[in-house]
Amino acid sequence: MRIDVLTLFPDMFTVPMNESMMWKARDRHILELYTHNIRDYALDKHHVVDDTPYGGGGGMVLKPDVVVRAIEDVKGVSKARVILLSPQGSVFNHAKAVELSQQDHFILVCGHYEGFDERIRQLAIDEEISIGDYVLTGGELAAMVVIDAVVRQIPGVLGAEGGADRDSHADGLLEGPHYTRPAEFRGLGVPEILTGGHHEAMTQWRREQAIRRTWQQRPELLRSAPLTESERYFLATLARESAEDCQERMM
Ligand code: 4GX
Repeated sequence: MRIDVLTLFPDMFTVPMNESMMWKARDRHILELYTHNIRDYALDKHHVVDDTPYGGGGGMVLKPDVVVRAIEDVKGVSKARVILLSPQGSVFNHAKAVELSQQDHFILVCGHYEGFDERIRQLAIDEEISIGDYVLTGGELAAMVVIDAVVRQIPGVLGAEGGADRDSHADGLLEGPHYTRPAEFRGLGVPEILTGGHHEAMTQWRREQAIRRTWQQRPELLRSAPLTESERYFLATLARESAEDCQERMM
């Protein structure tokens, strides 16, 4: 996979994109990642990339001539999708990460300042993604979030044991609890089922814990999670317990 990033701050990418999984993906030639400085496409003496907004109101706006030139140069004759990171985009999630992991090339555009001349969107952007409903200083951290989530979905990036198919969200559920040694820590033990060696019972327990945690933290996810009939039954038990808890607290 090839990813090109257009940014005013390419240095922001150097450490995060060269550690851990990202390093592994690049080292194994699974990922080719290139950053391009938008400022290099400003043709005037002072390399100006932004200007004041028409109509006033303060703040600065990225210039369309500079940004469109940068995008067109990086895109060349390729068919790569051009994706803008911004709070106006559709909210990024696991499904989007899987979808992008199947592309062989895409381009991420990181804005800074208050925004972007609208004509950049009209002329050069295919798609707009937000990583959540809050405001960042620039699109760089959002781009790195997207790259990380996408690249770990590519087969061969994670080892077989920690495959992305075992992640939270891969099966529509949150992950249940994990434990390692010591068997007792500050008075807290490990659930017996995990030390008993009964493999099938343990697998069922783990599924149930995932369902329980999803019910507690993100119940709306359960609407589309693929559950077996007996898992639906387990969920109904949880719902009944919650209703009873609720009633008790009202007494
Ligand atoms: N998820 N921001 C982008 C500047 C900007 C504004 C408009 C282009 C168009 C964000 C987010 C985010 C702040 C990045 C504003 N660039 N990006 N930036 N949430 O908040 O992705």
